[in-house]
Amino acid sequence: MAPYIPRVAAIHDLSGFGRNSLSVVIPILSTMGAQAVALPTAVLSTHTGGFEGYAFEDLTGFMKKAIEHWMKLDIRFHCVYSGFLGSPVQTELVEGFIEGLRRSQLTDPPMIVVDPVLADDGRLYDTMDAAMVHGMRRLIRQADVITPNLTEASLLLDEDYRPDIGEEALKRWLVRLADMGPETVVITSAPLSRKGKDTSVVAYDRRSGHFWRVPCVYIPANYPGTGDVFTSVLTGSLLQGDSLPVALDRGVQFVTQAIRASYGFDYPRRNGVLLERVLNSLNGPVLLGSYEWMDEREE
Ligand code: PXL
Repeated sequence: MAPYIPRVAAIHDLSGFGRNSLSVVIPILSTMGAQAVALPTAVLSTHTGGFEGYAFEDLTGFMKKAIEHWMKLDIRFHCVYSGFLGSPVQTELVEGFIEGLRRSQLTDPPMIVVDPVLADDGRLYDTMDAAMVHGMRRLIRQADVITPNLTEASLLLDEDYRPDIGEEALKRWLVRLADMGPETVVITSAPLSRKGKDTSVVAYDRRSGHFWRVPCVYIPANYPGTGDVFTSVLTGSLLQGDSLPVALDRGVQFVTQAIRASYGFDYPRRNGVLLERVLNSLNGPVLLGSYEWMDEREE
């Protein structure tokens, strides 16, 4: 009997220094019992958030050859999880890969998670432009789950960035993003209107019609890579068979714990959260208590 280990095609860059993309995706998925099969989209000396003069090599040509090789070997995947892509051509390559897997895995299609990495705090990342936004809009049509932050959600919808967006408008954004293709839409870094600077993760599941929210305690520091940490835990949790609100809850709790473990130390925030200190907690008992529903329900 073959062992049941969920296999994930992890399509992200490898930024050497700084804790983000493949440097966090692989350890988190492995710790949560999934096999991360890496498809690097680019290699960088550091991530682009706060470092000058980083080295960047685009791996579009390599990706093409690696995908062809995997298809020839008929490697099966339970999940495709994509994040930072290095060029618009790569969004098409990932679309083609997903279509190929859907054809070859007709009876057991993979879960497609797309984190449309483009921007944060109202600003595009260094290497991103309008063509990448356009490419991501196409790619999310293929996804089951997407996890934009609020800035990325506004770009995908071609709306102005609204850091003070209210709950009703946020729900409309979630539904409009789901109308673009994905069944599950998760928006991170959304404001939590009832409390000053606290934020929240909000989600919508088109099949059930339910909206969910997990409040996040505000900690006055911004660590790059926490979006990748969140979506990796969410993906690992869904692959373990958790429900959407439980997966959201686990993602938020883990990121909060990682930030709390880091915040008391005095080091440059751009180095990222101290993942090494908290990774093992992903194997501990799941203690829930933060998720809420954002809709009126009678059951
Ligand atoms: O965490 C998103 C991300 C991924 N990859 C690279 C980045 C960033 C955000 O800055 O620079 C290279």
